[in-house]
Amino acid sequence: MNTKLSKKMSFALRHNPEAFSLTLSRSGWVPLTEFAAALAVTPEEVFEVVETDPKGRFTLNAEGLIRANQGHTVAVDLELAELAPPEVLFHGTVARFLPAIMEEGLKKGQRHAVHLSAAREGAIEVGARRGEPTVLSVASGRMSREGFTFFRSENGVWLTDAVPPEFIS
Ligand code: HQG
Repeated sequence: MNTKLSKKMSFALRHNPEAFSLTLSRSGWVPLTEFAAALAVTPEEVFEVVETDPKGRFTLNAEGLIRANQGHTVAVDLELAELAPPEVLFHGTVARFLPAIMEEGLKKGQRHAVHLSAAREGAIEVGARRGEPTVLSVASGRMSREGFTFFRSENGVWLTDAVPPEFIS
């Protein structure tokens, strides 16, 4: 997999399309041909990343449009359907954030949502990007029953607006 290109694609599709003179549709799509040209690569090179990216970060649809599946900081409406979560979801982080997290809960920060993993291993990988990983369990089933909404991205990342501390252990 061309990791360098995958990162550039994420940057363009999630955070800064203007840097490449791209305009995303309101649900985050851009034509593949236009996208490849803007990144100065071939559509085949982009297609290869879409197919081989280990986290399935991108979708190319039947109309030849590409978008990032999650992780945006730019305003997009992914039009995901609300979904009942499993009883427990996991969040990978690092120890230095724990005092704040246990005080104010998980916050989405710059992104559109708090990212949660269905598998503990996935959360370990997310936390490990920042140092020695710490995995938190989120009582997502209880949250859902209490009216919190959950979504799941095309590539299986669970998304919710915020997780108050009482649901975290
Ligand atoms: C932490 C990657 C202090 C949170 C990953 C995290 C994921 C708090 C950081 C995706 C806090 C935010 C998202 C609070 C949360 N006080 N710290 N109240 N609430 N935090 O990158 O979940 O490779 O925005 O624990 O694999 O780490 O880009 O979120 O450490 O799926 O495709 O604040 O990004 O995917 O960091 O990662 P991020 P994340 P990609």
